[in-house]
Amino acid sequence: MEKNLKQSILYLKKEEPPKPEISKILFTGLDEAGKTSIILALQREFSKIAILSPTRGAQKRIFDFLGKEISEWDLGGQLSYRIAYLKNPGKYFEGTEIAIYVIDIQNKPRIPEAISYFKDVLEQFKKLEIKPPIYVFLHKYDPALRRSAQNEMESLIIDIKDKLRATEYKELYYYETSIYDFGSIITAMSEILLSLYPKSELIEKTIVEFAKKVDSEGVVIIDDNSLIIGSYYKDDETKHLLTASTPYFLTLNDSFQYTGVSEDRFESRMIVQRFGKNFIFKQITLKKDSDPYYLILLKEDPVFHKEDLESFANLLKEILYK
Ligand SMILES: Nc1nc2c(ncn2[C@@H]2O[C@H](COP(=O)(O)OP(=O)(O)OP(=O)(O)O)[C@@H](O)[C@H]2O)c(=O)[nH]1
Ligand SMILES: [Mg+2]
Repeated sequence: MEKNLKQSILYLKKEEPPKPEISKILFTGLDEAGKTSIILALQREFSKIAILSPTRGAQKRIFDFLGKEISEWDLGGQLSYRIAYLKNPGKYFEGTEIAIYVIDIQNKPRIPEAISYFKDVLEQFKKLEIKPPIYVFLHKYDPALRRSAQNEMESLIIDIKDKLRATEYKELYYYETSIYDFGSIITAMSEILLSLYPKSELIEKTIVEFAKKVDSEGVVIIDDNSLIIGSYYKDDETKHLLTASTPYFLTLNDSFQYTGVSEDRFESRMIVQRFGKNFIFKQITLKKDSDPYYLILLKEDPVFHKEDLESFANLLKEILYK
């Protein structure tokens, strides 16, 4: 009896799954740059953005991306906090795997300060002997601004890039973002997070094959945090149509929760005509009790075989959970 127990404990120990490794993503930049707004937009908490107050200190959240745990740190950017972070780099910057540095490009007078704090952050990474990729978000590049002041903004951006390049930090990347262009945020965050994920190529391949099989112009698969886990677009226009439509479908789905009680994960779908095209939206539950994924498909004629979707979902399940 005792021996049996011992054996089963040993067995249990052996079977214990390895602790999933957590990846730390750091959002930093000056106060009012828009860090918390970006994070809330991804959670589709749009109503909270309107009444946002400054973040006090470091706000942490853990979420799951493709089965990997992501620890997201939102470092409130008010001066007193910034001073505290720089005094204690081990507590705030240690272990950063990816850094997102947000700059408000509408606030021209504060750009020198934003660049100076960027250098302070680099300094901390250097002290800690880490070299995480830094994604600079040239943020608040709103669609209206793009229309009215494109030339001025473009030269401002060139100037910022020049100054950051002068730091000679190797892994520096840029995204132009705005919470009024939701697609710009999900595209940036999805690309950044997918870089952490070794299976992303396989997912992409599976999606391309599915798109071709059902004769679709474009397919996106999104997770519950509005992040694109894979996509296929026939061309740039299709890409724009699909990414721009994503918030519309997710918000619609949030308010209806229309498949929440459905037994059949392949039956219910929503077909919507937008911009003269047929969009098919579907919630896909790959595993019981885990967060759903969403499929948005652009297709001239809005029908496809249930079996095609079924085998596609099974392939995704294989990739994601095996
Ligand atoms: N025009 C415009 N305003 C934005 C955008 N993103 C955020 N904002 C506004 O910018 C202000 C500051 O946003 P926050 O998200 O609180 O900024 P933060 O970087 O988290 O600030 P701290 O928490 O103090 O570090 C808010 O009034 C937002 O509504 C954007 O893309 N365009
Ligand atoms: Mg904040």
